[in-house]
Amino acid sequence: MFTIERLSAIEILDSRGRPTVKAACLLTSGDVGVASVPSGASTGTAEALELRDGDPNRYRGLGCRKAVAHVNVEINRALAGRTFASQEELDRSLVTLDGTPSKARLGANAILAVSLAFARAAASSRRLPLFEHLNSLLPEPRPRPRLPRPTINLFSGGKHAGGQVPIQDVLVVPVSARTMDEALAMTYAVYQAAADLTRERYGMRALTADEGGLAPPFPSAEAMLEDAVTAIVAADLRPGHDIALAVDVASSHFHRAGVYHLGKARFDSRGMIKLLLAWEERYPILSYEDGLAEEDWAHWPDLAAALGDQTRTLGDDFLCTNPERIRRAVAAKAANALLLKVNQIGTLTEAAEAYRLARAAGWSVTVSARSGETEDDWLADLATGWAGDYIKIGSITQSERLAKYNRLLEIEAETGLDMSVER
Ligand code: 2PG
Ligand code: MG
Repeated sequence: MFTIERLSAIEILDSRGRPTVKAACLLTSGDVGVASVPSGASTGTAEALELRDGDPNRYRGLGCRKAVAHVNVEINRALAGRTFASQEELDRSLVTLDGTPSKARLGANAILAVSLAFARAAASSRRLPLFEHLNSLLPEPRPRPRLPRPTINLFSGGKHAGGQVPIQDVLVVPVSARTMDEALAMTYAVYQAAADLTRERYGMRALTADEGGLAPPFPSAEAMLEDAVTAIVAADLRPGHDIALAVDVASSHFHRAGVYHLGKARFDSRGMIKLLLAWEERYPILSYEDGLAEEDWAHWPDLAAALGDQTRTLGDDFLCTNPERIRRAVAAKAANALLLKVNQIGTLTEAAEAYRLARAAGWSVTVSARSGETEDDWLADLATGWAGDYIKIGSITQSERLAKYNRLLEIEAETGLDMSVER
């Protein structure tokens, strides 16, 4: 039983310098939980609504004072003094209090900050590491906590890099690594080789995009993939054997009126599937995220069938961590992997339901950060406690990313947990 004494929040800045919400939950036991929420840029249209102030004279309308006030006043008034037996009870109260399907009234940023802060306070009162407490929020049968295999942003394009190339991320996946420690050391070698390549091939410093990925002016998406393979080889690692690639195509963001605009080329959905298959033949790609646009429901099943069981057909904007969309995708055999972003849905309990549905369908799960992040590291505990197959944090630069990698290293050092072997 957890009795809330006080809920409060402040506005802080995220890794892009944009406001976001940091909440604190004080329990009558004296335990405190504090948590900050991230924010996306290449967002899915079905995401829960982040409440922004809309005042053009302050942070170009992106202020979060309204969301912060909702925590300090309305949510605190409604929940302080109440006792909750579980996270689920707390989250249900938040959803009911908001009363809208997309959390538009109080704001998903306000609601998630409270949901996470409560989880931290509860973990503290149970004297459990956060990952173990988060594990206990999952319905039976629960997975054993396990370190997720990192998928690490090497090259960026799309909305995170000013659109110099349409596809959003090429990530490296250290498939032969047995530990987190080994995975990150291998990734460092590839990242440095890619930074050298950027200097030599594009004549520029290793300038980075929103998530720390390198972002030279690739002449094409193929060049981006080719350069990634070159960097792996230059780091003395074997493409596909030691390091595979994951691609966030993020195709909703270059899809207009039924047409995919990939640079100067134009594709319909079938053409897009053919292109992804051709890349898969040429490059060691194990996962395609948002290979088709979020509303291209008619063709996602064809994409999943064409890629088969060996490749992850991963839904981000497509699924939005939304149980309804996941149910529909499972029924249509439209994907075989979930990208899980808690702030797309707004509470831990609803994210746990998304997770349960994906697992029940035999899907793989990647727990993901957002492009706008904070120095908070709860994501590492979530991915471990929920035994995510993969975690997607961004690159191995920038402290908002490293807070999570470093927490994974800490969990590994303290517990010796195994890393996921899904590949
Ligand atoms: C994505 C994420 C993280 P954003 O598309 O997968 O890379 O981006 O947070 O901007 O939605
Ligand atoms: Mg994505």
